[in-house]
Amino acid sequence: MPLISSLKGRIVFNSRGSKSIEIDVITDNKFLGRASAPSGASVGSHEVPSFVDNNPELTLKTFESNMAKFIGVDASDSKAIFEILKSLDTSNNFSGIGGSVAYALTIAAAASASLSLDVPLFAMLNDQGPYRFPYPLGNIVGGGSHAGPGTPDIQEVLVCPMGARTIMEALETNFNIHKEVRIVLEKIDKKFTYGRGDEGAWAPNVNNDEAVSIVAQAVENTGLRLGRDVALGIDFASSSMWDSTRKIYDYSRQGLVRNTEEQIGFVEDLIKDYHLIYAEDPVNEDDFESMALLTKRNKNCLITGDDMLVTSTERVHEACKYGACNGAILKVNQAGTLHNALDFADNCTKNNIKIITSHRSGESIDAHISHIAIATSSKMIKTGVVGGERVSKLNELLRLSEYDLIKGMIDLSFT
Ligand code: 2PG
Ligand code: MG
Repeated sequence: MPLISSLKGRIVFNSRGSKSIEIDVITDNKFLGRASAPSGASVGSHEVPSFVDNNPELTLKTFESNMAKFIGVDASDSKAIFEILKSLDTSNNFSGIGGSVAYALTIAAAASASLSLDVPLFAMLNDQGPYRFPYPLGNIVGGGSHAGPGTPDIQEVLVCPMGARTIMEALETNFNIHKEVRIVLEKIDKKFTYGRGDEGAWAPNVNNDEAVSIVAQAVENTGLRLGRDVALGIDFASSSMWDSTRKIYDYSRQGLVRNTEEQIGFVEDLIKDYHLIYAEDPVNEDDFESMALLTKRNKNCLITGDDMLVTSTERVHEACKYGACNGAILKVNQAGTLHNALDFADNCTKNNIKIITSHRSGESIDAHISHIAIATSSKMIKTGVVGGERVSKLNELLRLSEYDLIKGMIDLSFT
């Protein structure tokens, strides 16, 4: 049994240059697992907070004063670590210990245990299999909370290389489209600065409709068939646009507003016109009814909850009451611990909701989510395409392709 022999916490910086918590867990006096917590820019209001009182230093201090409680615990037992954390933090959202500690501690412990047990992390988290690669869902053009004025209001236009047969082919396809979009943008905007947002997606001075059509154009330029070889997806991140007082979605950069009915119409037109296979947070995080309507009417598209579900088992149960969502984003740090996230994944699978394991806009170079995606049989892994903290996850998938244990790409049929 891999027993925790020592721990250390520190403050480090994430890809946005903001403070984060990193934790080292050593088992059996020699196996180092290390993880640092990511953080979001478009944060769901039901997510666990990253820090105690919004203070990284206080969060670290709180962890250090409780560190001894984890010595001697089985590092592979994510439930046991979750239970100790719950005994230290009586809040229902890890606000007493900080979500960043809950994340970094539980992921570092699992990483350390996998070294001690000499099994890859994905196989330790799920010893049954079958193991398949998720499709990389790559962020190509972005705006919203990830980029500045002039960029689209919608947060991400994504591509999924559905026709790829291997993970290498899938990654190459996404890289080629990212490169091609630059060429398309250079042609339509002589002043294009090559600016990119927080996740490495191009951040051009175009409106929402143009952003989607530019990515579609780039796919076709590379000789690939839209909707066959490559499909598009969108993260609307619509809670960031939702004005709860006026009950409208405020597309302030494009200078227009949409009520709920118009928002649903806008989303469904895009799904139809571009054969979208993926629509994330198309309506605000608490509008389960509209989400249910979209889910019912668009069976070939993953109507996915991110801010809506916040990797919370209770929120999935709520969504199921309405029939909302056939896709779910899994971000461990939204839930707090690895145990919470794995429980969420189980509940999604039981309810036939497909999982998309995801990075955050503020990231580290850690690649644990690549293992988590395989362990949870995620249909897709949502990462950026370029940038060291994004490529680290993609390159880990390539390394994992050296295991015969993983049998090709996952089945992408939705119905
Ligand atoms: C999202 C994520 C990742 P953030 O909304 O899906 O793309 O962004 O980490 O800023 O919440
Ligand atoms: Mg999102």
